[in-house]
Amino acid sequence: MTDIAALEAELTAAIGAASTLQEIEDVRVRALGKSGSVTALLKTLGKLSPEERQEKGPLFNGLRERVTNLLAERKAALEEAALNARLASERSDVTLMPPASPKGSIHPISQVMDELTEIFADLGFSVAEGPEIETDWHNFTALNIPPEHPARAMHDTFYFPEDAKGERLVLRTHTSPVQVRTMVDVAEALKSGKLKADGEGDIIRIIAPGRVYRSDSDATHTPMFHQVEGLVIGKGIHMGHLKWTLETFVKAFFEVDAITMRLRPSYFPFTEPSAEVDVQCQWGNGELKVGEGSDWLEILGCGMVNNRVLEYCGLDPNEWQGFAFGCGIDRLAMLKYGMTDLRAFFDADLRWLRHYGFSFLDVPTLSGGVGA
Ligand code: 2NM
Repeated sequence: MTDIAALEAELTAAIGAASTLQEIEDVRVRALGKSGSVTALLKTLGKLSPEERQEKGPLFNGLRERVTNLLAERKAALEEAALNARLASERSDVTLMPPASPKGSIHPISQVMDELTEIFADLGFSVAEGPEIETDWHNFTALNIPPEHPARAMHDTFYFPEDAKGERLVLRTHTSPVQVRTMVDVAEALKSGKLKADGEGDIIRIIAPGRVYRSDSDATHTPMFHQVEGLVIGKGIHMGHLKWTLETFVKAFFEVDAITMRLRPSYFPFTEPSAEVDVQCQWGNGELKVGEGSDWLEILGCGMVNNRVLEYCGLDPNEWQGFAFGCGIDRLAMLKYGMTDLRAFFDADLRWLRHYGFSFLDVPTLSGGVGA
């Protein structure tokens, strides 16, 4: 009996005196470990007579329970004291600058595409898309460039191998096949009665921005580049509509109120008449100023959609007329933002992207859109 009381007194004192977690652990091992003093007492129970066990069992187990509780209490107290000491001595400095998180930027081509989309959206154009792998018919034939036509030489085309029927797919050389697909769809909808065209409004008013491919590579040509083309089809559409649309676009894009534009006669198989569009400009120490000066800058090709193209797509040229235009997005980006080498667009050079890239908050950069 005295044994147990003495042991409990000794262990209680040791637990009370422990001032570190390690000391608590030492006491625990000494008392409750494999060869601990309390463990040793409990082991003796097996050898006792049933009467003795009835008497000693609760005493020994009670001792183990109290020692276990004391250890846990002391341990919790020491841990709390340690935490309080840390909280008292350590401070977080909320005025410290956090490490800068790396930020991506909008590629200039994406930026310019967003700007173009915004400008033409203000004029009622929607964005049309189509496949980059095209049929020969959509990319050439329907655009009045039939097989063996010399105009095919205007495009250095990437051809796929011929299929069993002798037909070959192409990487689209312009986004015009998107307009072809749109005209075919609209012609079918008119025929089936799904689309009614009784009013004066246009039946098509789209832009088609996207990647195009030509087998050409030097300082001013990359085998993949970007184009935006536009198409308006309606009743009584004429070159006046075309000229106003392009003038409005150029003013908004270059953010100038007054520009002088020049339509120079040209040739495209898919338009008749066709024209190239120049804007008045001035180059001064590497910087381009649009709307003043004595130079001309060629920025667009355009024309009235060739009757043969309308017919290929199923539209009656006696009923429907339209204009179309096209230009290179990469070139527009270089002109507007002062880049000199086209190839830098595709180098994925992070320093270049940080310098020329745009914050997503800048999209779009246009001050007020069209007609603001
Ligand atoms: C250009 C220049 C002139 C054009 C024509 C068509 C279509 F499909 F309506 F016939 N789409 N794009 C066109 C006309 C493109 O790019 C320099």
